[in-house]
Amino acid sequence: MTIKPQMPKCWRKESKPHKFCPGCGHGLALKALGMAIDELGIQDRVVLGCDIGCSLLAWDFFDVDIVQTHHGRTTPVITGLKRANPDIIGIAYMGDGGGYAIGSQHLVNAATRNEKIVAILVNNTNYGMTGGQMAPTTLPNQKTETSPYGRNVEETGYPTQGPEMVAAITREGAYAARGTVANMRQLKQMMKKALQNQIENNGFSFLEVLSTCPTNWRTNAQDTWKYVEEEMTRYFTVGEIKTPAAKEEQK
Ligand SMILES: Cc1ncc(C[n+]2csc(CCOP(=O)(O)OP(=O)(O)O)c2C)c(N)n1
Ligand code: SF4
Repeated sequence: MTIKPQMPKCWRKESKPHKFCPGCGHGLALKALGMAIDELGIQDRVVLGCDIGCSLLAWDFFDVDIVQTHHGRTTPVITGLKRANPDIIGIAYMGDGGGYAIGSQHLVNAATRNEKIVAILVNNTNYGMTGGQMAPTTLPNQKTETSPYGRNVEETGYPTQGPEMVAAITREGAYAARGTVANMRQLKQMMKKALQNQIENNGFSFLEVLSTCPTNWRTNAQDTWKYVEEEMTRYFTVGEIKTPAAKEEQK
């Protein structure tokens, strides 16, 4: 008996197999997103924004409306589309370089304003597309193209704690969580909760996804999973950090 891997219904079949490197976590993050969109029945309402970086390979992934933005500008583009048409479900999909470096001001401001969009940020601890430079999420002592002796935290600081920051600066009604491609069931649930939060018009939803980049990490399959499950989780706690259940009357 042949077991056929199941694709989410909202995926565009013609664009598969996808173009990410073998072992890349982007495909898993987008699978969890696809399953969440299917289960919520919102395919016709979704507008997906893709950043520059390997995340741009999501541009032909789904049978939904998609917009490709400049590097770091996906959050304000989706914010604008959502404000112009509140009926859409706006999703901004980006890497850690796009979200925490060049686009960090947009993340901070969208979170502060509690924009009714979902931002999904894939954390693979480096700038994947451009060849593996140091990112805000690079781990202490991690070697990258631009930190060949390992990240020196005295000079460059510690890895950005994105969902924790978003939780601290958002009002009630926001959702902030960190999932991992190593736990797809939990990741899909987090995607659903983030999207549901927008459906209910509660507030900003932010989901960081711990992900893999074996090409730039130069790791085999076993070491890739070890890195995401053991090394990354030493600095990045997986779980929900803020949920809309905490929503109260605006003060
Ligand atoms: C304004 C601008 N600056 C720099 C670049 C070059 N650039 C393209 S992709 C990228 C980094 C992408 O890294 P990340 O956002 O972490 O995404 P990943 O590729 O790891 O998914 C950079 C710096 C660009 N395209 N535009
Ligand atoms: S370079 Fe890294 S992030 Fe980009 S597709 Fe390859 S494995 Fe994925």
